[in-house]
Amino acid sequence: MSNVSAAYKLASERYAEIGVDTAKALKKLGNYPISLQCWQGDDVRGFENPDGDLTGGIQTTGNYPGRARTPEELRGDIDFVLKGLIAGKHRVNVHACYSEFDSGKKVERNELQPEHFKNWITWAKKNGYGMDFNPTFFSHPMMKDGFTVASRDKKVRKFWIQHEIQTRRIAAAIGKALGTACVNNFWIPDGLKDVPADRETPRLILKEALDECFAEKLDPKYMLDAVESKLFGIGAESYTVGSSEFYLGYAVQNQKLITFDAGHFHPTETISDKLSAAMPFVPGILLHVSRGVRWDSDHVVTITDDLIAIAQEIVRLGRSKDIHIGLDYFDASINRIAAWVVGMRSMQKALLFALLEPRKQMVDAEKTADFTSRMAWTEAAKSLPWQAVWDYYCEQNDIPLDTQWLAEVKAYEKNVLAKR
Ligand code: RNT
Ligand code: ZN
Repeated sequence: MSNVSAAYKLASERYAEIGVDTAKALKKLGNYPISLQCWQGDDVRGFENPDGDLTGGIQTTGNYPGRARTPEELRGDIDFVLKGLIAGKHRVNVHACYSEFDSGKKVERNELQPEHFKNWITWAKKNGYGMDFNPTFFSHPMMKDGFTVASRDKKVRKFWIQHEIQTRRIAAAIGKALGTACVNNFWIPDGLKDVPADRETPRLILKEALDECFAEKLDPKYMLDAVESKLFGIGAESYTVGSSEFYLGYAVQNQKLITFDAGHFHPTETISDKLSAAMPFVPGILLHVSRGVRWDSDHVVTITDDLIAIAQEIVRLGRSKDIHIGLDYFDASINRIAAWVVGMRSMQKALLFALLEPRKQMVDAEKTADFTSRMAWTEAAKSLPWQAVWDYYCEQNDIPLDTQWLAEVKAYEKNVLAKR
């Protein structure tokens, strides 16, 4: 018996003593697909204009060598991660700026069609990945004075509304082809650097524009609309049209998914508390799991108290069909593949931690107002041997342990990335 199996055996006995079934928890972990953000692999550049600037209030910093320069390289990097270093079946999250054109002739964003993503779809189908999608409202000259869909300029607005309409159709085509609903996430950077004189008009414009964007009825079996708020971005420090209240209101009224990005709220505000609060009013939630650090909302996801709390709420709500987990961060200062691996594995570890907690004891204590016991059990959970269960999950799925994957990434860096 390997050390890992031996440790697992002891750990599972230990958990059984307090009524937690580790085998069940491991089985359940497989029910949580995570949507891997393709944009970590090339610093959110896409293939329309890969040398262009990243604009729209988001930024990658760093110039670690080896970023993917072509769709083939990017898909190859994702395969390397999803096939060899991560256990379970997952999804890939693609932005509209990752379109590909056969003839090499560029098609504008307001004219994009499913065929411009056929390579992504064929590849995802072949590898058994689900796919999610996003209109791209940044890094484009039609963004005028910091505005897209919420622009007062009708021409600008029309262009972006049509872009959203096309992406919804693309998402539906993706969902149909892959047999799993594709979440199409609407995020616009529209906002102002300094204090607005009129906060209301752009919001009324956006509300009406969204109604136009979503007018076409598409089958939720194939595609789901989600709307994402933000507190501020670089260059939009004072005002963001699509704020939290704005989109929560819109999502409830129009029965859209609400997107909670962990980096898009006030620094001491956490998204974990928002899941159970929003769920009774919306058909579903899309999570952009991220890690905010000061002004940046997009650091690599690591195991923090926040992440554990998010995972606990996902598991406790038990609505795995309606809660969609996606990662959203981009770091160009470290090996980009390692950034994916750390984020994916941290998310899975947090979910496993949540699946293994002595839930009954915690809830029973709370029900009887025995807050002393609730605290004792909550703390006990943190030092129960969940890491042994995690190692066993890796071994069972034939993927490297935490102490081993880095060597594989370094070898890939030497053999593949360094040649780019
Ligand atoms: C930006 C939003 C948005 C993007 C991606 C690339 O602050 O979080 O979700 O990060 O769509
Ligand atoms: Zn996001």
